[in-house]
Amino acid sequence: EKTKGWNFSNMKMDQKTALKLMEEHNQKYFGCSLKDATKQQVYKTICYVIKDMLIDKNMEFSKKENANGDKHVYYMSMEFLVGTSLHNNLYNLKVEEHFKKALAGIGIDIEEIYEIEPDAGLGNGGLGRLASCYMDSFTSLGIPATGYSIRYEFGIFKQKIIDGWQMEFPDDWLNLGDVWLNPHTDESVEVKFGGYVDEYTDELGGYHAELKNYSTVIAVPYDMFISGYDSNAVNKLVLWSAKSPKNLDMAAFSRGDYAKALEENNKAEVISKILYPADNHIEGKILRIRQQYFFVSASLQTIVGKHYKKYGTLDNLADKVSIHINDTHPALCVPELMRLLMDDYNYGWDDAWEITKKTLSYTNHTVMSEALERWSENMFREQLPRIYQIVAEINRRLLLSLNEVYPGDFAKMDYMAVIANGEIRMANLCLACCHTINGVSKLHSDILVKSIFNDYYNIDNSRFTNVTNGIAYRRWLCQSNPELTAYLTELIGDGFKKDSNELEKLLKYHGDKEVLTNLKKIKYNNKLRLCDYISKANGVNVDPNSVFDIQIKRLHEYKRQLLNVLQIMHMYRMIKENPSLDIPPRTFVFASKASAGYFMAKQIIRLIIALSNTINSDPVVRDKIKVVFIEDYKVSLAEKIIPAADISEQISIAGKEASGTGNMKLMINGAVTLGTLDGANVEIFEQVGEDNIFLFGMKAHEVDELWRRGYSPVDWLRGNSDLQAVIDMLTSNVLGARFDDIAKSLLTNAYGVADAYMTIADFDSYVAAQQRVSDTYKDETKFMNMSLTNIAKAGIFSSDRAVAEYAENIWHCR
Ligand code: 26Q
Repeated sequence: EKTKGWNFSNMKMDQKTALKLMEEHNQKYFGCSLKDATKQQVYKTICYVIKDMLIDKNMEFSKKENANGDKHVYYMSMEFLVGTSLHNNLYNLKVEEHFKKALAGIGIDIEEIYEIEPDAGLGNGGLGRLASCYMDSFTSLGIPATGYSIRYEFGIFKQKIIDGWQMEFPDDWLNLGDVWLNPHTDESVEVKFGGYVDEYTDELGGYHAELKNYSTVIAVPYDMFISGYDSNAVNKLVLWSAKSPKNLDMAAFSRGDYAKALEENNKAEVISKILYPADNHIEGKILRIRQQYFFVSASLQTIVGKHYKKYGTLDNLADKVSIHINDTHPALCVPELMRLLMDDYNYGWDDAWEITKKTLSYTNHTVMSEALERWSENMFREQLPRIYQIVAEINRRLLLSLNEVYPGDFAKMDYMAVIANGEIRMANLCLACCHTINGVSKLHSDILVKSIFNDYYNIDNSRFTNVTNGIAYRRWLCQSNPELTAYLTELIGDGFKKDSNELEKLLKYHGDKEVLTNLKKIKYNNKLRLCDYISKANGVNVDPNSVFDIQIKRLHEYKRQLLNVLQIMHMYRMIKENPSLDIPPRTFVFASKASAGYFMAKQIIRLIIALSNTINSDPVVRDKIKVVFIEDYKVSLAEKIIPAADISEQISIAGKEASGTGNMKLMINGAVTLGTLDGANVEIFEQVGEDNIFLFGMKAHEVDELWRRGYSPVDWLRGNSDLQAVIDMLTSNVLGARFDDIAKSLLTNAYGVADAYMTIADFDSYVAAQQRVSDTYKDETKFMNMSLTNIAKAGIFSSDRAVAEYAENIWHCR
């Protein structure tokens, strides 16, 4: 319930009103005045005030949407990496100043209140953060949209480094993070698992399928309101929580059968307990498929039910509704929508298929085969018997039609099938059905149609397209780098806050000494703030005058943090050999989580930390280079690191990083990319030109060719004494520990193909590029011009642009 007498959707906010609202809320929820409230109470109070404003705006916005009969986009994603919301909401609603001053008036620093908010870490990395950036842009552009996902009780784990080794701890974010969530028990939905299908024909000859003896899980929706910048719209992210339909079996309980009584309860409620902390690697776990069906079924039942209630038919579903599948994780949308149309609304197969096809679209985020979702057919059938039947029928019809196009080509049919070799392939399920399929950067979309999806592309190329990723730059630039934003506003006005292309106006200051000096000063101040954080978090003092060289992203072998480390080890050797080596001082910053079960990734973290200990305590080198690993990488930490970056490390093996979005965040903050021509780096290069980026390494086609010829890292290493010396350091004790497994993974087939990500092949080229970085940085004007150009040319990577492209070319809602 909200404060009476206020209508937030069209009220004028000022400092006085802000204070009055906060006082009222604090009184109501905590029974005291603001000045006597604890910091946590103040934090909650502001959130409640803002939430009330969002609720009102959302009601107005939905009213308009309903009256106009606008098309609604449903963005289905297992992950939304929301991060914090308070600062973002105040910024978007353009009321930050009022609240800041109102709090300052009673002696409270709003920055301290921001620090209290835990990240909503309901995602692993890029894919989840992209979904959240898109929610911001939907709302900023005024597009009616709803995100659907799971209310994980525990988000991505907290990372602590203990004795140089990553340890995982539960992320109990709901403790304070639940202030943004509004439960709607009244809108709960039943989701059915297991059982068997009872098939029968009615007296008119109509076929019917009914699930019997199933077990039910109750899905309870929690709304999180999403603001947009200077927009009338407020959208919702709906998170489903799993509840057991039964109260504890008291009979079993009083018999002393505690375990049994809890079992049933547990099996239901464990579904929304925890986010799977793996990215780009799948394990076919029962719980994971139950999570997927749980949120897909609850969401689709709601979407379809709402549409039917409004229009009395589902014939026009695709005109009013677009449902987007974010990677294959929600691919069960395909058979679930078919099921609802056929079993609950009496459509025949062909009509149901037409509607389903026209309603669903799919984005692919990876070409790595180990990340393509495949489920055991037996497990799938057991968990979801009716859904299995529908998938089997989709597959039967698919194979019949493929046999027309590729008669007798069984290898092709096998590759394209939805079910084969006892497995269900989720990507093929999406390819068989969705009206549009897209990749997330030009290069990635190209690779999709030329290689892994080529057989589908050849049948119908009109379904395939590209939408290059984008970022919510008002969060990643305007909020996290206020000093730069203020200066940009002074130089080019504030039009760039609504139209990121206006950043290009900055180009007229190219070569302007005063502007370049000021940009450098702002970067320096941002570095000071990061230095402060690092000194508190790591107990290491780093030099704010050094080059800040930054690699922050999930730890994965294909992203090649190891290449970065090997280069640093090389630099270390060079400095040891020649202590007066003339290079600008460099600070290498890493922040990264490894999947708990990813052995090699954890070894690489151990290596980074050992190297950092060695270097930072060696008086000969530590004034020239430093290495820091900042623990617990997350959205709010990224916001602290990125504004301080000079160099953005984007060094994945070409062809493997679908897009990258950290590359865009760093670019718009004036960092210069040091990278391969992979993912969206290609488009960054197109924007800035070769003088404003440090490129190195094999191109995607060269990687392919080398694979085909046969890649032997041991041969590449022969005669390369510098690299040999670095690899020898791994297996000696120079770093205070040994890293035999890493060396083995590079040189032998003990952990899969030797050097599968071609670190050794790209090493020399990378070292040369790092030398160019050092040389260029010595010319301050040159480097700052590069930095300025990167800021100016980053506008195209706004998620406003990306979402507008989806809306126009895929969802057809504008
Ligand atoms: C699948 C099955 C079982 C368990 C986990 C998963 C799973 C979870 C998360 C698989 C993949 C992910 C995440 C993938 C991801 O983040 N991909 C990144 O998406 C970004 C946005 O498009 C791109 O910029 C990155 O290039 C891509 O790596």
